[in-house]
Amino acid sequence: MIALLDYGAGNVRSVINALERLGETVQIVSNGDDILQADRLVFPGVGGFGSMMHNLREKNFIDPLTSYLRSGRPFFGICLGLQVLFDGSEEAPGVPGLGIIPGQVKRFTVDLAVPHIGWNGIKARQPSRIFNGLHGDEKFYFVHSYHVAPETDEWVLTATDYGYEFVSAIQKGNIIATQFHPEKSGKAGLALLANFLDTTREAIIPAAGPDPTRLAKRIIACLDVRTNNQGDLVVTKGDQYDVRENGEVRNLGKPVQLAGRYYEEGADEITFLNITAFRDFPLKDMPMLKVLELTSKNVFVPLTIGGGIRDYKDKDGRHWSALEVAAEYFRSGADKISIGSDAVLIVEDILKTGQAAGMNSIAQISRVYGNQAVVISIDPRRVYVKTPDAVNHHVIETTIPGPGGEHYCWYQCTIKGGREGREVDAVTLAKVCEQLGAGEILLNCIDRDGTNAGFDLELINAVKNAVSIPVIASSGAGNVAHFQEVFTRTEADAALAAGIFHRQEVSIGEVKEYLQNKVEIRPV
Ligand code: 1PR
Repeated sequence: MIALLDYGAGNVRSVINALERLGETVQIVSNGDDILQADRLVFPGVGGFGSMMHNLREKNFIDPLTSYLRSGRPFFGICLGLQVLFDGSEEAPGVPGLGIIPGQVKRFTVDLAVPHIGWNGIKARQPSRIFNGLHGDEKFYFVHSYHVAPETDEWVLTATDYGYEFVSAIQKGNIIATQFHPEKSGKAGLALLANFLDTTREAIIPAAGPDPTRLAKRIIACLDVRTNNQGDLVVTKGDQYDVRENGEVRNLGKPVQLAGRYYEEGADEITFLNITAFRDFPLKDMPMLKVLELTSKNVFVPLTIGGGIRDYKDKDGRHWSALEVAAEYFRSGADKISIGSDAVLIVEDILKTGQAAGMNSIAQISRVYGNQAVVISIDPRRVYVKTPDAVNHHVIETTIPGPGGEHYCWYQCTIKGGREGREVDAVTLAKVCEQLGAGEILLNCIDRDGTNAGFDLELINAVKNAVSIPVIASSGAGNVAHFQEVFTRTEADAALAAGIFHRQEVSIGEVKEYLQNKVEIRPV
């Protein structure tokens, strides 16, 4: 039995799944006594520093947690579960932390995308049992905008580089805490957690890994999911968003099985898009929640779910906020949600009125679950124009001339799965969404989707240059060289593909093998 501290602010499902996979029975603590009586305690902090401390105080957890930490019993903190041990954080000035380790939590001051999202390495600074079986060159999944800065090096367990070196794990007696997420770090992460659970394992220093460590470019498998004519939930794939062939929805496999296969092949993340959610109320769409639940039991890399995240009125007149819809997905095992159509409508409104109307879904969800949990999925298509000032949109000069020989185009955002074009361009959309609190952009391209013609590099460069949050390049991957191209000719942080993986033309392992020594990747 292992105790898990959950103050009810977010997704702890993946940590529970990882611990259960390692044979543990997890008890979620519901009061201070549960903390005081625990033999081993795991704390996956979620949300922001200020709201975490507020929640811990409200639940009267601060004193029992501090006594537990002083008792010398095993403790594993993850992400904010590391930051809580410090004196305070720049994220919430004036709010004290637990003060177990002297020092502050600071925001990244780097000329790189923040949050720091993705797979990065660790450099061991002292022996620990958690290193057993590691080779030293493994990468772990990070997602954070703040990092700890201890006053002394005494308890630094690992360091990682992102613009500069920061402390990525600490160890003080039986207290171990990591900034990265072992529960989302594939087999290496599970091995590290298993080492923590077995307190009899010897403390070792792993072989030295790369120095400096490098953030990997991510390879993401995307599963577009919908119900077919027979009523089964299937993975499908469109050609420029048209998923039907001879009147039938293309059926490329079962969502849970395919996701499991991509995890085994080395996918760095998996994205599910419920592509018909704009028609129906998604919380009635229980199969999708079930797909997430089942997938997250066996897949230990980040899971994103998109489709239908917006406000609803159900048939009984009950209002559901986008936040409530997202909460259901997080509870079922999602780590991030992706917003498509609703983001376009929100930005349109802001551009029209000059101000954000009330609390929109992007701001709401990112405030509760953190910016990193909100991805904006953009579905743009090219619109050619004769001159750069022909329209009031972000126009680019293109090397791919239009049907009338035009050398300029803009990227029109669409909603409802590409069915409806709107008067917003992709660059503006990305910029406004970043300001509203989005943590990442999933940049599709209808012109390239399913064509195998390669990514639209001009689109990716235009958007990437306009925002500082990570951008996932999507649509058009047709061979392994396209991945090298997108990572060397743009600053994309990740590349997503669907068709070539589903049709087994190329495996994720083959993509990674090809990229080895050309582009920084997480080895399979
Ligand atoms: O608008 O918030 O309900 O979200 C709906 C989501 O569903 C959006 O993210 C939208 O991109 C997606 N979607 C809607 N209709 C379709 C469709 O195909 N008919 N799929 C659709 C979008 C595009 C990519 C695809 C890449 C890579 N799929 O995600 O996976 O283009 O494909 P490729 O490698 O085969 O070229 P909302």
